[in-house]
Amino acid sequence: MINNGNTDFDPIQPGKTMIIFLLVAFLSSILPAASLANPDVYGVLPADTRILQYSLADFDGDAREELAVLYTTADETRLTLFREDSGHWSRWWDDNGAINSQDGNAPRSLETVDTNGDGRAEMLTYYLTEKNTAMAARILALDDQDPANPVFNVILEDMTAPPGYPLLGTEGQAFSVTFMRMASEKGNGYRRVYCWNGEKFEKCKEIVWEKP
Ligand SMILES: [Ca+2]
Ligand SMILES: [Ca+2]
Repeated sequence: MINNGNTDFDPIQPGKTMIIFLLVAFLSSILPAASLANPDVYGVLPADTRILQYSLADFDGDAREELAVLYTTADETRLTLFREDSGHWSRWWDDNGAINSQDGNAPRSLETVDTNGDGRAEMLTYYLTEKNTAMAARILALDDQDPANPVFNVILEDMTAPPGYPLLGTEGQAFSVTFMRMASEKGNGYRRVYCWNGEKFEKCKEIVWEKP
């Protein structure tokens, strides 16, 4: 409202303040995603792309973040990695339709974390499996020895039941990933720990939980 010099200037009422606050909070919550969804990304993905998830992380250890995009197109779920090139996102790697689990399930979600402490992020893709009673997690590490043709190699895969995320942490001095399966009438359960030995994740502890 314009203050025309009179003393009847209308201060913003508390109700209006709350509405403005909620509006700003709402815009703040959606703007980061909107700024990622720029023409560089949509311009190279299929026209019917529906974005499931974005994640920013430094996969090659050059201190600049790359952008991983998990999306659906037609009946497929796909994963594409972009890297920054002269102020634009440029497609760097694509799963080429090979991101599904061995039993053909599409990934439900994506996480990007440095699981082994080497300063380079890995991709973690998650899959519901065993008729949705378990969740498989796959850890993929970038091999960019040929920077023009990067590949992601599976460095660990296991599952947690009921569906849950693996625990990322340390076991002694080693970076570790822990999977758990609850015991049931069908069989024993476990707490299974994989440790990074400098080259690969290998099973370093398994505690069996006897079935009831
Ligand atoms: Ca990088
Ligand atoms: Ca790493």
